Amino acid sequence: MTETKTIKDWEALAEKELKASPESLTWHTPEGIEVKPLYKQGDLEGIGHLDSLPGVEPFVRGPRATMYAGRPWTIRQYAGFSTAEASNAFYRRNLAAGQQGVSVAFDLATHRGYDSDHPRVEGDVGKAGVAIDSVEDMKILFDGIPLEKISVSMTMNGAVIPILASFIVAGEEQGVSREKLSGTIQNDILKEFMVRNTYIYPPEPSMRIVADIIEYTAKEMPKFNSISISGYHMQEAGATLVQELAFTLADGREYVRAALAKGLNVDDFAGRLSFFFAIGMNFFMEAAKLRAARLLWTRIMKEFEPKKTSSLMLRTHCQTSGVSLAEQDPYNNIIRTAFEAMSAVLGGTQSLHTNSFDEAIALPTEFSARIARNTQLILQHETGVTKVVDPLAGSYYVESLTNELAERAWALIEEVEALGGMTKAVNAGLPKRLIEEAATRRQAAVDRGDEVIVGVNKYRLENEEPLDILQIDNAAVRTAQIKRIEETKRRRDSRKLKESLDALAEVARSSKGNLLAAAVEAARTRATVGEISDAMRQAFGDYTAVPEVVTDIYGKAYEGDPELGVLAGRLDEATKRLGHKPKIMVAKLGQDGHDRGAKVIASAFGDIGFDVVAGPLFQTPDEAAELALAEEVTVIGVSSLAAGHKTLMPQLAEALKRRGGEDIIVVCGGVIPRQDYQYLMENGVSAIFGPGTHVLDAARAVLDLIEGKRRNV
Ligand code: MLC
Ligand code: 5AD
Repeated sequence: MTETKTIKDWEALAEKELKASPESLTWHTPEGIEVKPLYKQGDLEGIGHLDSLPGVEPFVRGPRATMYAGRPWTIRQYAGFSTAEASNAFYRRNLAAGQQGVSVAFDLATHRGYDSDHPRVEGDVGKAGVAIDSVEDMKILFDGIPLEKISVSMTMNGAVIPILASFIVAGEEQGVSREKLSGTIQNDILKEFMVRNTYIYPPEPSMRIVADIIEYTAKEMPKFNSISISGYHMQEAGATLVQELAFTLADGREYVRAALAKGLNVDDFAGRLSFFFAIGMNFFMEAAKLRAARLLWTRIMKEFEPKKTSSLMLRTHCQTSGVSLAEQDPYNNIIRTAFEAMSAVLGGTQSLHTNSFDEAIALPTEFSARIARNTQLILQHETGVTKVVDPLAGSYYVESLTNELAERAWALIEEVEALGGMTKAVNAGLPKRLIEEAATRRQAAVDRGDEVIVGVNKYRLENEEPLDILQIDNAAVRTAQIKRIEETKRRRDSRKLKESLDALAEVARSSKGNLLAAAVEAARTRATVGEISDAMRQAFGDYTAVPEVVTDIYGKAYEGDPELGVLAGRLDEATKRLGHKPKIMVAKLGQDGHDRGAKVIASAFGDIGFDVVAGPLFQTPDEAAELALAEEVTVIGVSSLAAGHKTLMPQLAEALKRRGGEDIIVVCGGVIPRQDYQYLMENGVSAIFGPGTHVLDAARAVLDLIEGKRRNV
């Protein structure tokens, strides 16, 4: 007869093996969750959702009854680069090779409502995505892609009105009327103010835009998802999973309220709200996060008393985590992405993008995109994971995590509610601050080696082979785009154009009518993305964020550490020699709004003892030079994540020289391919810090430059 062992017996066994208490094995996650080494039946006590079924509220086990057994998730790879022609050819090849849905990445000029000929966007055209200036480009983008069959996701938030309008007109001219168009528009502005930064207008009119799109699609486009409420970018910016979960769902609640305030019936739009989450490396926790998200969304939606079941159901896209990938030993990224994809699938995603292994260096090539896509094809066809619905259900660990994540996220959602909802919380800066603190804490954990990243802070290669990467000639793309803008402008009827733009401006000013409906008319007359954006700018104005930097997070993690002491000593010396503290301006140039790196550096350098100026987003090189001289900085550190560096860094050096500021040391960090290092060094840059740089190493290098020990690092 086997003897039943109790937990006490296990503890005794564990203690014997460990020669320490098993409690010492408890893992404290960044979410504040204590992950125990062992979960058991008793941990399931009191969890309410355990006997629920898929396709039935609260949908913990999935929005569909049969899930992937009935239909697998959509393989939807996000892509876009250079011109509409090049991106169209890329989509077509990928669809032929097994991709199932299209997902458009626009360049940052388009995101921010500027045409390619605008002087502020010289470094950005065609770089981080495809340049779209009007319906003419949109038609080329979808040429030969049957829009009545293939669903199209468009990641657009700032310039969402002109882009969706141009898409609708392109569909029409392809012979597909708007009620037949299927797909998703991101249209999630709140997270732009928090983390992604491709906003144009202030929060209030921006929320009106979101609601107008929900209204228009509810009435005119029954197959189109009106919004993709996104936590992805929060995690990319450093948020914990609890923060990602809570702020995303709180955003969703805010959008529902905005739509209801327009007089819509909840059941007329709620079924077309969709979500978007990041899937990072914490394998079981990420799967649990999706399960918890569905649970909480049902709870939130119940408040609005919908009649339709579909109004309670959270459907989501997922993307594997970009920030979890490394420049060093990049083939490791294939492995990371595969695990993350598996986690998304075990969590029950409806649609998935898997990142390419060259993520930390450049946009995907044909080759790296193939491997990324095949990761999903192999999951769907070879692993058997699609055969069973929600295979993690009943796992002591995963169910406990699902429950704990839900409880913690709910507490944070309540905190947001207490502030009056998400728009108010965003205005008060709460989510942004919490996320930036988490990001800085994480950087310190990686720098200290508490968190291991293979090939970066452990098992680093002696020699790294440079990868073959996709290079984009933005000057050539810009020239081609400008030519097409000119042709388009030549051919249009200027009277009709003016009438439609005036009508749109009036809808914006008067708060009467629907912005998207008016913009569709303007797009038909071939008004450009920039012109439609400007018509609304007249009424709404531009939004400018004031950069704020969190303090005492990085320094605290290093408290009492001798490394920090040595650096502080060197800073004192430099201060004596210069007659003031070394002052660094952390700058962002062009339309690149990815500011996690810049914020972490500004925060950590401040804690180390530098005087820090956080430059505003979206500066031109001239504006940055001007500010640097006015602030009398010693160093400018430019953070570049959107590939504008080859255009913008030499322009910055020139702008400094013209103003007599050539003594200011210029360094640069971010997503910069090795292939570009020499070019930058020859054009005024003294040091380049790639992804994975230890912040204290960067600080040492900057001090070397200030002390004149080295000219280049
Ligand atoms: C699904 N269906 C089923 C089924 N499963 N029918 C029967 N049995 C089953 N088991 C049906 C659905 O009801 C639906 O039809 C159709 O099949 C498609 O399924 P879906 O689950 O709705 O998938 P999909 O169309 O792919 O939509 C997924 C989505 C959507 C709802 C999450 O919003 C989406 O595609 N989002 C993608 C967002 C995206 O790619 N974003 C990129 C961001 S990149 P019907 O008729 O009910 O619709 C980014 C980075 C950056 O942001 O910063 O730049
Ligand atoms: N093509 C493909 N993937 C892209 N990403 C961003 N822009 C593109 C693009 N043009 C992916 C990267 C990034 C995330 C936000 O989306 O993985 O980290």
